[in-house]
Amino acid sequence: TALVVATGNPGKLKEMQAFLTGLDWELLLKPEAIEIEETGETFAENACLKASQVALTTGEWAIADDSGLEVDALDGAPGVYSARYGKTDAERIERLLSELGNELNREARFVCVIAIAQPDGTIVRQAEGICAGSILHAPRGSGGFGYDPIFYVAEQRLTFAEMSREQKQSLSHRGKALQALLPQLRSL
Ligand code: ITT
Repeated sequence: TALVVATGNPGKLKEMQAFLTGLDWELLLKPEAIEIEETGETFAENACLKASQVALTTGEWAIADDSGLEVDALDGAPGVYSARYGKTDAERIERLLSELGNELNREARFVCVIAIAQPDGTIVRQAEGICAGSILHAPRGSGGFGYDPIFYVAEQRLTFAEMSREQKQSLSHRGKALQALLPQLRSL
């Protein structure tokens, strides 16, 4: 059976593909034509919106990810607006660092909700994954994407951008959400 990976974000796509490869799905990429407005106020709403809409438009099963970075000292910002915080990854990182300034409380978490929709658009399963960390004062590492170079995980003493893809996947918000969906992804 075919499964459309409903994301336009190349970084997410790589991580989702790495996880889904080897399962019994023929992975399809999201056709360019589908542009979805993320009108939801929560990660769950937006993940379901994207999965539903892509399933309906393509007539295939679809899997979508809505994710973002919540910073405690910024009252949870950028949160669901993480992608809209700047035009490029560099701009988003710069804005976040300047808004945080010399704030001592640098606690943050990545949140990811992944939703799966069947061809008629009905959501059949969703799962959330969370990864706690803190925001560095300057970027470190060159792997990953998005806010990875400033997101530091104390247990590993590494930023997401300093980890291998396997290492990031094993503890990231996205890895945890995907892992929670594994039984369903195997048996659908
Ligand atoms: P799609 O909606 O097409 O999937 P998007 O980039 O617009 O792509 P989101 O609305 O879910 O997706 O925005 C999530 C943003 O949060 C993303 O653009 C990154 O800036 C950030 N983000 C999410 N997961 C991340 C990760 O693992 N590492 C770094 N940044 C991440």
